[in-house]
Amino acid sequence: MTIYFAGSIRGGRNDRALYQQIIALLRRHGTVLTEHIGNQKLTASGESMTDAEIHDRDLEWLRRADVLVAEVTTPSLGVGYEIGRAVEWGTRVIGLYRPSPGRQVSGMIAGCDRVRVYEYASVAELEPRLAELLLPDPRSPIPDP
Ligand code: 6IA
Repeated sequence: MTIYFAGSIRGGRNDRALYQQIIALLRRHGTVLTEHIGNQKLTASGESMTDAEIHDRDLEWLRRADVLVAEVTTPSLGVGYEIGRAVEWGTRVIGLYRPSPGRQVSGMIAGCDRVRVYEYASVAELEPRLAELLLPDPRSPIPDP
């Protein structure tokens, strides 16, 4: 299985270490195309690629992915955009969200019937559920050709 992992970069890097842990779990289930999302060096500045190169490369990877796993707790325009493109292409999307007081996932994500948002509290809780979460949801509508 080819997995595209999405997590906030310019939206805020507070969850970076968590992304790294999730990526390590996902690697047990398939090839993760975006392992750099958990990298410490990937900060709001200091990458040699231009924005256009990043956009085009990431969309090419997303196109190849069987599933998009998006950690959506830290709101990110880039992650939201990737989810939108994946939905448009009929790619399976799983959102991972850690509820916290005063926060809610965007209605455009939580309200999209092609996105399954799974609420969790810790990576330890996520681990035993991941295989099941990565299975296609039989209730999902069949994507447009
Ligand atoms: O809006 P955000 O930056 O939070 O968007 C994050 C999402 O967009 C991630 O899921 C990535 O797949 C993608 N993305 C955004 N920026 C990058 C990037 N370098 N490298 C790889 N993927 C990216 C950004 C470097 C820049 C901060 C200098």
